[in-house]
Amino acid sequence: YQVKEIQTKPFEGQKPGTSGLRKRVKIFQQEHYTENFVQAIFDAVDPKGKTLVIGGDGRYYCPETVQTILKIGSANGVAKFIIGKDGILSTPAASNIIRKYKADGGILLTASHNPGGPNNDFGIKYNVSNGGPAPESVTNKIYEKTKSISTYKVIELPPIDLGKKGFSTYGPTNVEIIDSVSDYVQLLEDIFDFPLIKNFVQSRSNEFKVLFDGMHGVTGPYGHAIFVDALGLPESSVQNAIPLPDFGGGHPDPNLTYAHELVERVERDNIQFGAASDGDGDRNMIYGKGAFVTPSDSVAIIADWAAEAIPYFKKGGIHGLARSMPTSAQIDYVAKKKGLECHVVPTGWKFFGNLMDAGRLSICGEESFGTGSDHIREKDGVWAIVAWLNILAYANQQSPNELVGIKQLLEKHYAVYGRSFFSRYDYEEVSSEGAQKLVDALNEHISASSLAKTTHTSKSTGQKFTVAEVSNFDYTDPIDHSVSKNQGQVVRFDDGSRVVFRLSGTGSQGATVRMYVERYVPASAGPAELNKDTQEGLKGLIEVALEISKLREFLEREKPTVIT
Ligand code: VG1
Ligand code: CO
Repeated sequence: YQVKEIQTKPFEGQKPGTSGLRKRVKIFQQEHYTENFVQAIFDAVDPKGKTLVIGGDGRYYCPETVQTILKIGSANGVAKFIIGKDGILSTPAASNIIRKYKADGGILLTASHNPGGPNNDFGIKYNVSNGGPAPESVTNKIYEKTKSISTYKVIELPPIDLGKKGFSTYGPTNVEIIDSVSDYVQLLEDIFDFPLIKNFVQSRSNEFKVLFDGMHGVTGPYGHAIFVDALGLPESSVQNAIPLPDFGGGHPDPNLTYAHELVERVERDNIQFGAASDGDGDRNMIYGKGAFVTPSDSVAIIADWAAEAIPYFKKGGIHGLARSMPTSAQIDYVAKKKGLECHVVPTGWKFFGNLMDAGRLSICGEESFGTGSDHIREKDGVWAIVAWLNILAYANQQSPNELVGIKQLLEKHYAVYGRSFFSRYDYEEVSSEGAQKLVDALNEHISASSLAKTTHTSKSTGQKFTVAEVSNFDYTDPIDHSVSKNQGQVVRFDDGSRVVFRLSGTGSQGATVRMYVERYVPASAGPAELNKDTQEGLKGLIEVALEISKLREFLEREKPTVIT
């Protein structure tokens, strides 16, 4: 086979962010742009003789990129590619395939929840042999390679038919096209109590309806296989289940803003259990009639019930919990009561992998609708949804005389642990200078201690908040001792409340500022306080946070783009 060397020049800005390289499709379509990045991956991790998985969320430009990876990968000595049929694998399914077939790594083609199509986003992410996103040591190396690249290698052969399952070859490389869904369904069937869930949803079908929304992302076929085929729910219990390259023009992000179709149908049709997943299938939202579960509460509740209700944890036990720093401390209270260690890591799933590999972490989550466990090394939207169904089925088996729905489970949880009210404000695509000014001003407060001990009163609620400390979050990985600095600025108040400011690392344009707000109310406050609406519970604190950070002035925005 003739290996050709193609001359190229470095492109600026090929630095992987929180979760891979994400840019507009038009950027990736520039001559040599995608090729450069793929070659940089192979320059950073020598693929000679290795087996790699390829899968994407089916968005626009996925099929072309699979062929690009074949050309460059075969020229760089990859021994075998395992590829999802039509180039499709959800992010959690890809993580599972890497682990199950002992591959050396994988390349995931997704920009997650960002809109797709010729005028929207595309992304490329490298995962390592444990099935998780490459750690910073690897992504930094890839970035370094993109800055000095001068040639890339290709073997030019006719494209592989991605629609045909089975074995073939591309030049010197073996290729296996596999079913995108079946291994994943089997994985979940091994983890959860499917007979219990099936019996519950079928015997209570009049009072407990289920609706899954695939948001035209990759999870449609996975959801159909699980909810309709395995659990026997009616076809009407899945919607937007056909993956589309542009996600039907929508924004495949499961939150109250973008999953409004789900929210409306849940309310209109009295659906007790609704859930949605994002473009690449690693996020989830749980939403039942009149009951929204914040992701921070969701992971705490799963952690609370798992050892009792979910076979995988009943058998294997729970070896520690974790959350990302901006996520609320709800899961910490569960860990404390159960005597488990609870880790706090920077934003991004890659930071959980080492702890899982070391056997010190079983269940973890992020406030950004990410929930998962050590069954794979990515967050897992459908896993979280089935976990909730498993827990609800179990809770109802325990109390057969009432219907325990999402709302009852939440209220029960708050009554035991108290409640961390939590909300995130996103200011999307603001000017980079404004965002930098906000960060600089907070850093000045940190170095001069100028906010500590100052007291601020909310004009609308009269609540007083005294600043205890302002700090930068730095993290040292307890396993490999790698250090990640400046992972967000934290303002802590005397009463335990907290506000965090962070710049997003997944945007494809301009800067996005996130403000995370949290206030704890102990169980002793009683149901009236505990079961308040989130925005009401946080009103005073949000006012104070906006005022002391001068966020509105720096960003020149009165209101956030999205509130979750
Ligand atoms: C966001 C979330 C973060 C998540 C990341 C990837 O990152 O805040 O919690 O891990 O997206 O999720 P950032 O840097 O924009 O805040 V996904 O579903 O896009 O893989
Ligand atoms: Co995602």
